[in-house]
Amino acid sequence: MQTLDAGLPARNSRQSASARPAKLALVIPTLHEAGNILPLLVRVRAALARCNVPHEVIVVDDDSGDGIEAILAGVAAEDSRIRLIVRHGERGLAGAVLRGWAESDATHLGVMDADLQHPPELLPSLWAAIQAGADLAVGSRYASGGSLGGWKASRHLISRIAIWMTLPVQRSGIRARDPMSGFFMVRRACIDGIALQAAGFKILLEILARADLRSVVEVPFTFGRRYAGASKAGPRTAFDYLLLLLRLYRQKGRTPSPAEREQARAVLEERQEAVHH
Ligand SMILES: Nc1nc2c(ncn2[C@@H]2O[C@H](COP(=O)(O)OP(=O)(O)OP(=O)(O)O)[C@@H](O)[C@H]2O)c(=O)[nH]1
Ligand SMILES: [Mg+2]
Repeated sequence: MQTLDAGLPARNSRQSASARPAKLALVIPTLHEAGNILPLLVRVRAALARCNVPHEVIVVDDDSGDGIEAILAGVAAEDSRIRLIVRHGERGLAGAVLRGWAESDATHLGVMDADLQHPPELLPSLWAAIQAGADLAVGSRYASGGSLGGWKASRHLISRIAIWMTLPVQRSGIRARDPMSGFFMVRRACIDGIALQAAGFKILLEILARADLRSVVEVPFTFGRRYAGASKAGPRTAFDYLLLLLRLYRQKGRTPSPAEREQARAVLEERQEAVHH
């Protein structure tokens, strides 16, 4: 388990987070994505400039050793709002995302893939949905107007079945049609004090099942083709997904007790101290 929020001051409630000026932290997890990161960041910068919100972009790389450090050093020299964190001896998409979020004090947290399958040009629409009052804005391939791009029928079918399996753990009124999307923004206050699982690929599903959400908006987009490099999704991803589902089925209807929330906060605080020493 890893915590979402690093326990920074004034972040412990919906009220305190909304009282602070809005800031967006966009995390981009990377594993062997050196061939994608520069074209991606060019488009991300242009898109975030249209959001009219203070922001930072945090690339979290799991020690790919593919030259991404040199690329990011060049980008960061030009724009100090973009930075790289390299994790050593750790792997996992969800854990990388949580680490990036934990290193920021932003009021709003976002994530997108590095391979350009998520069009950065959607970022202003996601931010607009948040500004309009959504707690969670999801870039959605299944919302009306969205599409999977050129997926084969067999992959499409597997995806549909995987989504159907989420229905028991999603909550009525805040259901998403694309609960496996890796492209979304969420208000930090909604996930504050909830320990999310660092293992696995599908962090959005756990947020949909467990976070303190009042409204979810899906913004349609067409899933692009991977620009360069190879997919990291495989049998292990499917296995982790099934484990997550099992855990969410077991926890269904159970909200964390005050003691569990307190424990989650203590872990967060420890983590924050570790980050700053
Ligand atoms: N830091 C980190 N990033 C990861 C890890 N696994 C995947 N990623 C990143 O997570 C994002 C999604 O991974 P992809 O391999 O594109 O998975 P996918 O989009 O579900 O699958 P494809 O459609 O086949 O590309 C990419 O930016 C990856 O580089 C990991 O273990 N650590
Ligand atoms: Mg991909």
